[in-house]
Amino acid sequence: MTFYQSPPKMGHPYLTDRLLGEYVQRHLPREMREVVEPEYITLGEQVRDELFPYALANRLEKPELVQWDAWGHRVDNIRVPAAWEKYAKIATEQGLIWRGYDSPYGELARTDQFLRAYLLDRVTHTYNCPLAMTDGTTRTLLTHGSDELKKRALPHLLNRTPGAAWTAGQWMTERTGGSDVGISETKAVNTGDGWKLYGTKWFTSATTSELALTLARPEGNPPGGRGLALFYVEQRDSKGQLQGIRVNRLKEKLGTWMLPTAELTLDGVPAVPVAGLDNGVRNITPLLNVTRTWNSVCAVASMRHGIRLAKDYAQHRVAFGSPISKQPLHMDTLAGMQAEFEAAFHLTFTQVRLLGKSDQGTLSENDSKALRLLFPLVKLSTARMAVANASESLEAFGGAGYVEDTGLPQLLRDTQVLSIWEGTTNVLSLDGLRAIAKEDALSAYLTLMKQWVDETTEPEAQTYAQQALSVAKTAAGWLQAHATDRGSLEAGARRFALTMSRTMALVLMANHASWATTTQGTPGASMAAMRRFAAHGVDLMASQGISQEDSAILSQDTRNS
Ligand code: MFK
Repeated sequence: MTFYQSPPKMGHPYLTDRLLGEYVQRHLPREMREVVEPEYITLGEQVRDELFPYALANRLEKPELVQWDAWGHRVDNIRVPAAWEKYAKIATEQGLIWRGYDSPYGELARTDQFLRAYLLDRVTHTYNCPLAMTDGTTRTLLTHGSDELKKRALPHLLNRTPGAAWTAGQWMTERTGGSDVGISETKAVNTGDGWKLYGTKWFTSATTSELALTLARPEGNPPGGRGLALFYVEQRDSKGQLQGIRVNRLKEKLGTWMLPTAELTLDGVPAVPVAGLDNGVRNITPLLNVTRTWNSVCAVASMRHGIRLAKDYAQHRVAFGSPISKQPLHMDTLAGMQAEFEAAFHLTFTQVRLLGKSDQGTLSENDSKALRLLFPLVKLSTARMAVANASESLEAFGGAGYVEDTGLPQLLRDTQVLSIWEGTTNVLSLDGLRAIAKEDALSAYLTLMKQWVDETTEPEAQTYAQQALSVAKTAAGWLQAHATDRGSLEAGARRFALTMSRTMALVLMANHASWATTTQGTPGASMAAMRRFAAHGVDLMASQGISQEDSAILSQDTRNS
């Protein structure tokens, strides 16, 4: 008989995710669960039965830039695949934006919103990118916008009618790069009849959005981020024509193919200042903190998706006489992936709960400071975990994982962006140092961690939590000891950031395992994941100091011929 491998099955993304089920049971009150759980189950059926095969069939589709019409007019229209329009409708139906703001669930509105985004992420071709930026724009306008701007934009951004809601873009990156935004070159000119912007935006994602927030330097302002101002731009005029914007080309990217990412020339686009005429970088940070949260949610969704498919495949894939799901080394690999996923999930959805409180104004002063540090740490650590997990997930399929029409390579190429956009690992590690220096975020972070350690009552879990806290305190001691040694601080910033996030993750896993022992959760699985994650290592500080030899390592390549 001829042998064929069976493709991996999606499974129900809500009903076959133990940790997700426990999280909902633990953190959502019963009355809320009774409403939202049936909705998650229906959404999960749609994901499994309709969207998973649909996304596989559409995985090669890309947007197209049409620069000229038949009569020679420059039009710069971006045509998106039908699937992209479908995802926009589903996003509004599910309330992936409005549920974050207009919800009966108060502090848990964000949790409800992001659980739905988590379920949909891997079957909607990065549609979460425009959603992230729309969400960040909404939060920024609420924080800084005038009544007039809010009245103009928010009803569109929070629209509940499928097909009618607007999306927003964030145009920060210029040819000067996406990290050092302060050197941006776009100019803002006050024409007497409103502001107009002139410059190039080099990496604008979801360029089909109706509006965007962007940075430009009003004439006469000083250099640096403080000399930039935050502007609100609507891309098209009342006749639907682009106003003062040229789309130069769409980017050819490693992944996120369906997402239109463009290079733009701004040639007199009308713009409205959002919050005065300076401090643009500071004023856009509410947006960054929201999009970084989306990034973390997408990272855990990617991890779960890869593990789900790999686990299913392992049950059918027979090699050397048995399904590989029964073979010790493969089980070891999958269990290690699951432990890392659980750590990433706890970090992300804990941050989401804190964000929900912050939005409602009920977050304590301590926890607000801790959240400022969690934003970069959770984003950078979950993104790196997701990239490693995506690579391992493909390997779990052998050669099939490298073959395009299995759909698996898309997971790797789409996930790779998560550690790049919205702040690279290194930029966010340095942002963590800034939050600590400026906002006393480290002691707040440790206080929050200690609170969760104290709530962890099961003896073994408590031991793990205490050990994690002790490692975090030692790392904090290193930081304080090097407070005036900028070179060492910066060189060690990534190891420090990863140590702080991994120790936090271990505390949260221990706390959850402890909860699971006293409820209907599955303590065996949670405890095992905690032990496994701890065994992978949470302390990267041992290698601090090695950077003294960096220049020696890096400088000895050239030989005389
Ligand atoms: C699926 C979801 C993903 C969504 C995808 C979207 C795709 C979009 C494609 C892209 O465009 S990716 C590029 C995105 N770019 C970034 O994320 C920027 C990365 N760089 C940084 O984050 C830098 O740290 C930063 C630009 C902020 C540094 O710029 P500056 O000019 O050196 O700013 P500075 O002086 O450090 O900070 C200015 C002020 O903001 C300071 O406050 P003060 O004015 O009071 O001194 C900072 O404390 C404050 N600040 C900075 N970051 C903050 C913050 N406040 C709160 N939260 C933060 N995160």
